[in-house]
Amino acid sequence: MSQKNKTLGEYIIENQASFKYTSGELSRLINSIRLAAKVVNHEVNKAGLVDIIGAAGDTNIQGENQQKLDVYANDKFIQTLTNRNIVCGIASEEEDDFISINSQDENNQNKYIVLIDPLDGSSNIDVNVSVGTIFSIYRRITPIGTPVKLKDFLQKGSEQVAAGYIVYGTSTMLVYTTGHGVNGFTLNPAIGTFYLSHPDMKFPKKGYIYSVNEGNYSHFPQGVKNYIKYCQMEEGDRPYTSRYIGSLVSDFHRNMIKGGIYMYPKSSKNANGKLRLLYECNPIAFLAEQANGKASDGFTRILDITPTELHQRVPFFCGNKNMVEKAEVFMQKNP
Ligand code: AHM
Ligand code: MG
Repeated sequence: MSQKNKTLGEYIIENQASFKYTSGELSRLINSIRLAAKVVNHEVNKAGLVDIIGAAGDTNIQGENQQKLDVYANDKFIQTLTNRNIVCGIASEEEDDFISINSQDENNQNKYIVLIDPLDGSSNIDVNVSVGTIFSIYRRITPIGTPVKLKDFLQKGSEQVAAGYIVYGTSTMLVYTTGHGVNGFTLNPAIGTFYLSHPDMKFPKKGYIYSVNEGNYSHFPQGVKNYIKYCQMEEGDRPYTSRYIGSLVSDFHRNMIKGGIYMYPKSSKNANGKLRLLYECNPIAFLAEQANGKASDGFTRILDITPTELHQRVPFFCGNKNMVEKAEVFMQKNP
């Protein structure tokens, strides 16, 4: 069968043997994410048609306004993973604390935990701009059949077993890695099936795009200011092109395909930037490395950072290896 006609379901079954621990549990877990993605996709696509957009009135732990679709996506992913009894714990950007799923039951032999940003970039929904879901999967480190603990969730990104995202864009794609490269699947909405459309995704050798919220320029460290000026300088293959959607999944997706760097640096307003290590940076960093790219906080590899809290934020530089390394040189000179 040609690679391109392969469905996500077929791909998961065929590649099960290449997983580090092949009990079929991880395959079932990715299948559950695929199902929840389709449900959320259906709702996101309806956003312009029905009166569902707008703040739900709740605020999440970071004090940000939640919108209805954030709540919906959060519920759907948690429900699907819980109902299918496929994981022992979930942490979500939209929940204050992690959720334990029958993990104290000695009959629950599930060993995986999932961390999820159910709907990233949700402020873009009411203007019909792409949003995404980001997920990250680890094996628990505490014994099976005992309650999951915070330390199961505070593992370094390098311990991830799988990670990926769904981008709800002009077409909906599910892109993921289990540590054997990155593969992208496009949803055929007519029949509700994801097809392998982007096998073995890699950053192009060189990137020419930089993505950063330049509105924060005056608050950035001098190193970032200098790097932005470097990107804009007329010299060699520069100036680079500036592209910023303000939706991490979409900005990363474009940069991985076309070549570029995404930055959310620290600033005088936000000492650690904005993005969350566990729900956003680690999974995207895992994908970036698997696609020959690089992700760093300006000094340290993202996947080597030891998390200290669930909702921790870190500065984020991610994209073509040479571009991230150049940004690091600037950061190190003028932190
Ligand atoms: P969210 O998790 O509250 O949606 O915030 C994360 C989003 C990213 O998708 C995006 O890259 C960034 O926030 C944009 O932030 P800003 O508007 O400050 O540029
Ligand atoms: Mg987010």
